[in-house]
Amino acid sequence: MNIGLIGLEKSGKTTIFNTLTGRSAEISEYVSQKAEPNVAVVDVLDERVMKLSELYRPKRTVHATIEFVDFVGVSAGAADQGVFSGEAMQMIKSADALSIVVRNFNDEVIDQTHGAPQPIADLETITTELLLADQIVAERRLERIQADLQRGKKTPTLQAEQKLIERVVEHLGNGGPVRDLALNPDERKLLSGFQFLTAKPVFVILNSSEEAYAAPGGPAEAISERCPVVEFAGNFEMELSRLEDPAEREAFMEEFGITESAQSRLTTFAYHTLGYISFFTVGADEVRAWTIRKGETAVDAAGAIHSDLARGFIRAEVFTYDDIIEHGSEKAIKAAGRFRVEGKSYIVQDGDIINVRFSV
Ligand SMILES: Nc1nc2c(ncn2[C@@H]2O[C@H](COP(=O)(O)OP(=O)(O)OP(=O)(O)O)[C@@H](O)[C@H]2O)c(=O)[nH]1
Ligand SMILES: [Mg+2]
Repeated sequence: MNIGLIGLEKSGKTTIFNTLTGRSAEISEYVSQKAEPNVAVVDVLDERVMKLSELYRPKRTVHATIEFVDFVGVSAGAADQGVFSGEAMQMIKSADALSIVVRNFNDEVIDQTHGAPQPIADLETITTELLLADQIVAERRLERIQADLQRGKKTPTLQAEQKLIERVVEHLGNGGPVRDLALNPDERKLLSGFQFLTAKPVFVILNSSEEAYAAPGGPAEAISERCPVVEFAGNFEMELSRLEDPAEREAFMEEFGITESAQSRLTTFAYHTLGYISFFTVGADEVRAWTIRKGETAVDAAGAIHSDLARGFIRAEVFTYDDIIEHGSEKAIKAAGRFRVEGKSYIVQDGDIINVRFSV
């Protein structure tokens, strides 16, 4: 899974990125010259993995991961001027999901250049930029199709595509994101090739000052009516993530009423909102968590491990995390009749422990 952090300039994207990764990518109140994004792979902290590791004592323990990509800020009106273009755009397009970072803190320099924080209006602005960027792509495609049709390439496929793209353009024009369009599987497939930004799942990170953090009646409430939102006190949490001494860190967290690290909160939140689940593989060599989407099958799970396992899939042997915690061993699980054999179409559940039988 790969999440792109986007947002207006100086909303605190890199600060959030550093908090999550423990890295020290450069943050600044002044215009960034750096065009390449920061990329980091972050462990999804899941205590079930630790518990399984205690039970199996494997040589290696591997958490599920999320890749975060931190882009340089978008300035308002950017889509027209092609700021959403080139290499960065290609990377944004390839993200599985987008997280919009919104500023909810004052800063002398930033307030002067970009105005006081206005989280709801800023979210509106970036949402519009995304719609515009998609609109440009869709309209260009429509022009090409029309040209082809005029040149006599009147195939039913092309005409169907024309109809679909016209629908997309109209929908975008009404301020609707592509993800809200009702599509049949064929249409979905056709549109996936365009990698529309507004087709991606999205959530908001509200980056608040310490004072504004979790304030009653704050912008988080209003935003949550439109879009899933998680709030951080970015600067504070970045400092926190840098404290070496766990006791000191805990004392600060308690004082501020934070019970969970930003890394843990954000990875959990992203998992839930984006519809991801974890299944596990266990053994003496390795205990490992894997990521798939809710509703995916045993074959999809096999494919997440290796394409050979999906290709040569025979069956999946399944028990659950709760089973192993309750019964203590695989032997006891079998004795209790909790050990299952599932076929290709089995819908994998969060917390399943799976052994794929396959032959290639
Ligand atoms: N007070 C306060 N300042 C913050 C917070 N988050 C970021 N800042 C400051 O805002 C400035 C910009 O932060 P960055 O993290 O570089 O913002 P950015 O969105 O990555 O900026 P660009 O990549 O240039 O668009 C820095 O001076 C940060 O110290 C916050 O939660 N509170
Ligand atoms: Mg930045």
